[in-house]
Amino acid sequence: DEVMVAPLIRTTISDDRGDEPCYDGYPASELINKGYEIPHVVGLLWDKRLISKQEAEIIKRIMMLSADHGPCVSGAYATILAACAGIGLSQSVAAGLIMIGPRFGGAVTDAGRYFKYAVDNKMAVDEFLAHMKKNVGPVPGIGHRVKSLRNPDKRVKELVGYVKSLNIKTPCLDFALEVEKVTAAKKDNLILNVDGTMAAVLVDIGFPIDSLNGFFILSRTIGLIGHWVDQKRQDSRLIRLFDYLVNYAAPKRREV
Ligand code: Q5B
Repeated sequence: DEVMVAPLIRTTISDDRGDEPCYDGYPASELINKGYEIPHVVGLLWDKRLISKQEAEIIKRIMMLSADHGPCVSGAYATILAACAGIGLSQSVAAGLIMIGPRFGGAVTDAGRYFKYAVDNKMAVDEFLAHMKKNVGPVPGIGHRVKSLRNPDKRVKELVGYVKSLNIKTPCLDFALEVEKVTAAKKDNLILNVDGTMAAVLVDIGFPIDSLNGFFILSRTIGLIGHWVDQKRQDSRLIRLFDYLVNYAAPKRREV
């Protein structure tokens, strides 16, 4: 007798029950043989749509520009620290990924959310900044520890220049650039950063807000894996901070 069992989970993106996986219905073999690329797979699995060639090119550029930003940023540093402690690849990469949050790399979703909110509600920049100050805090997508008007972020310029050259409608990006004009005039490191730029562009090409941090996570995973392999290749030693890098502010040793 057949037994009816209520399904445990429901999926709407992929199916592996045939001889190969289908991404939102498209067989993987057809995608690879018909010239589709990684951004198309992202489009199918994250937004259930076969994106255009132009959208795929934008995503490819976002991924290439954000794949790594050297060893000093929170994510790479955490992965390197773990690698040097002898931790395996997946855990070391996870350690780096865990650093991606509201200050480092994980501001993409919220940047997209608030820029879109401002555009949808036809807010003026000053009104938006006042709203953020009162209700949210630092504007996600704005500000950088080392990049500034005097030391611009070439990744941002490159992405903005490319997207602008396409002559597509970019209301979120346009708004984000207007925000930057005001914030950077107040303090020169309050520029539109790489998270904010990706966010605005991705909202403009229709990606769902909840998927946006995924673009940084996916791209930066390439770099984190690179840092782990790099440390292994060099047979790096355990890292222990030198005392002179610590401000010991605890009370001096005393008698009980
Ligand atoms: N202030 C990024 O800040 C950072 C403000 C602001 C209004 C803001 C800060 C921030 C929003 C989150 C964000 C993504 C923490 C950054 C990335 C990838 C990366 C990383 C890499 C890569 C840097 C000093 C004063 C304070 C603040 C005010 C700062 N940001 N006001 N809106 N957004 N941004 N993150 O320099 O009056 O002195 O109290 O949180 O978008 O992660 O390369 O490193 O590829 O790996 O540490 O590029 O901007 O300055 O936080 O001490 O603030 O500026 O209120 O004002 P800092 P803070 P006051 S891209």
